[in-house]
Amino acid sequence: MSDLFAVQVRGRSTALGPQACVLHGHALPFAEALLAGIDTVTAAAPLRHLVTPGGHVMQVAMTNCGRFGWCSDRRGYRYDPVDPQAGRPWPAFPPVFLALAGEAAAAAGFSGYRPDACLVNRYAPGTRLSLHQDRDEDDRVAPIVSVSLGLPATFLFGGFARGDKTVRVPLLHGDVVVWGGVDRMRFHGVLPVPPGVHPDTGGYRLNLTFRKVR
Ligand code: MD6
Ligand code: FE
Repeated sequence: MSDLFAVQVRGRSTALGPQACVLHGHALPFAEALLAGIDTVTAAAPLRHLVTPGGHVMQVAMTNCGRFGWCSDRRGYRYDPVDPQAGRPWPAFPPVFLALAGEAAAAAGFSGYRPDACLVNRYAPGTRLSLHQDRDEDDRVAPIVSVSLGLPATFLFGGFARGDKTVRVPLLHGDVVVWGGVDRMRFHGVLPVPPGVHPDTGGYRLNLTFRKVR
């Protein structure tokens, strides 16, 4: 991605609600460092396909870093300070993760954001994430900061009931979606990722989702 493009796209934002927005290209200046950070995290805590409480294997490959990691298994969803696969704490946040999350949250109106969990998601083409609320966190007000890298995707942003109308939000490499406050409990999801090749991530979409759990 050329620096010229980064300068042109960064700074524009689209409101999705009173306290929800897309910060277009906000992560572009951090992208290389974020991808290096993802490599560090996945070397210590490999991406894996979690099983849902209902026994389905999730299409999205996931891992975590930070004080807590989001886990799913036959017993349910939870945040765990220990990677159950490795039997040790999740890797620490790469410093650039905290820098970007704090800066993006501030740009969206949430100053002093201190996330304690970051879910790393990898989408192969065809992978989708069905509509859901992020409701396993104790803090239901602090924002979710969601960073898109690599292949483009369409994000669905809905209301407070599953059946509410959704808007389709195209997400490109470097885009950041922030939702908190009154918009924190909105349903959201990702349509199947179209096939493609991205110069920085190959055949994948990567997503970082920051939360404040406790
Ligand atoms: C995204 N991800 O990949 C948004 N939520 O753009 C999520 O909303 C999400 O990947 C809960 C658990 C896993 C996720
Ligand atoms: Fe979510």
